[in-house]
Amino acid sequence: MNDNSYPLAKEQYAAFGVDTDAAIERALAIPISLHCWQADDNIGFEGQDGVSGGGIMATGNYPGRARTVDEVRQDLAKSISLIPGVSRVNVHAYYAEFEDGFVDRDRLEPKHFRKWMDWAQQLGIGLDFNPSFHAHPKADDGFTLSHADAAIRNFWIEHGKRARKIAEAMADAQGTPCNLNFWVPDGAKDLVADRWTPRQRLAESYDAIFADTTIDESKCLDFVESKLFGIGSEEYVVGSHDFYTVYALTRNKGLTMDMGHYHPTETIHDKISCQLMGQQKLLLHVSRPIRWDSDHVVIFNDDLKNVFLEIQRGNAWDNVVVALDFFDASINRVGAYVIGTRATRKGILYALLDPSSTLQAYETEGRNAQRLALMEEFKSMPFSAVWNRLCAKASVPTGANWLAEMEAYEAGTLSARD
Ligand code: RNT
Ligand code: ZN
Repeated sequence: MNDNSYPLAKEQYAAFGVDTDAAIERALAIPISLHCWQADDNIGFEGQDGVSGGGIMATGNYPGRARTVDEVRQDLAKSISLIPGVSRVNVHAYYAEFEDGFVDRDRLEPKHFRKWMDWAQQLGIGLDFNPSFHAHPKADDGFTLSHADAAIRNFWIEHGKRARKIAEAMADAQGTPCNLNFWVPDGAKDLVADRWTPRQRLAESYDAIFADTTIDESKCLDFVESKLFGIGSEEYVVGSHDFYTVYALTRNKGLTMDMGHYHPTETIHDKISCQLMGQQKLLLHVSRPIRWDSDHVVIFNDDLKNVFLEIQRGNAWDNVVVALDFFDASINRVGAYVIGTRATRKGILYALLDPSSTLQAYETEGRNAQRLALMEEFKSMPFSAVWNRLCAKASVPTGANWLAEMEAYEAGTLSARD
């Protein structure tokens, strides 16, 4: 592609003190962790057909869903080839692979993820990991780590402990830390008479999981994810935002904020500067709620831009991990990955092109019309020229040129799946 427009764009940004070359370099280096669960509509491959639960659901029946873990990896590799910058892959425990039959979650070991590790190494990417507390018969009545039955709680505690060992093994294999995200679906559909005891039990179960001091916490980076509600847990969620804010802060764990886990019109960007006053690290689950936690494919919208602008304006890139969490079964799933991840990378680039220091200087000087004017002006700067240069630098298709590759992959590979 002819990118004559880049030098002009570069000049325009430079006039405001923004170095586009530096922004491109930096934007390419920030890892984005692709969730493995978009490829198969969040079903997993434990061979326990029809087990759902957990209050999350992909809707749609577009052909081409990955039918095996190999197909998940194939789709991820294809997607990654069309996405600029450093990608990682975020694996859930229910994407384990067994040589001699089903192994339940309280017995999982690093060897059940060996193929993922080998594959990641071949691709030159890092892996992140998640214990899976949903889509399992022992999660069917809506409680796991906060369950009233100690036997069920202990089963899940053991799963959590094993997940940390697996994350540590991944870190060893890849030479970079593995981000480990804990999310439990625990909650109730309707009014509960006791909101206290399940929270007490949830905290105790986590404490039991994290009490394993053999885990090297420079390799396994623990995060805990909050939620407002789920399908079937509309009234009460044990692990609410407040629960985890306090838990993460008092236990020195990272806090995961999913963009879809708040009230319908509540956005997360304004929370970042507050949480990072105390939290060690934030893990973002970049997602797009529509009316509820619908996990739509991420697009380059204001919510996304505002999140990254906040990080940029607070110079907090080192305290934030970027991971994706969406699942749409109604469109080509490789397309979903590429749209959502490219949008996220665009959000990062957009923020890195922000004239933050000028805006902040205006603010200090009380020149607030200038501040607002510049914020407005930057919305119509020649961003696409810089984005296309970033794609060209990363040797991936610019603009919408990746669509031809998606279509070829659909015709050659996805269409052969039923
Ligand atoms: C659910 C959480 C959680 C899951 C994944 C599959 O509401 O967002 O992150 O989407 O762990
Ligand atoms: Zn999430």
